[in-house]
Amino acid sequence: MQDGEGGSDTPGRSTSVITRTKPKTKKPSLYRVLLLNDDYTPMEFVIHILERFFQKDREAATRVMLHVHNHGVGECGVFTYEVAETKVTQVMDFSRQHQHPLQCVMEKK
Ligand code: TYC
Repeated sequence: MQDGEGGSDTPGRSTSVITRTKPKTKKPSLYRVLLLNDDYTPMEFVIHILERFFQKDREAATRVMLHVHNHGVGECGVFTYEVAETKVTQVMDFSRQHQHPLQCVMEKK
């Protein structure tokens, strides 16, 4: 038997198995979560947001807040799509509850 299929009593079409050469896993796309500056949200509130939702210590939170204050926009973290979306929603909801106009957005890396 040359084609590796069947016995001497199985003539006809040959089949073959395609083996996977690439691993099946794909890296998920990553998204930056950004804070935008405004003239009204208190600096202390922004620091609290960064500590509460982005696990920053006080020093890192202050650094990010000042970067946003001075440059208009700054990165809070990089996450997969659903995590980034959740962070944006949490920040926007929390800011609205406290009547601050803080804006939080996500963008694909
Ligand atoms: N610019 C604000 C102020 O002077 C502080 C601020 C920082 C607001 C970062 C938003 O994402 C922000 N009170």
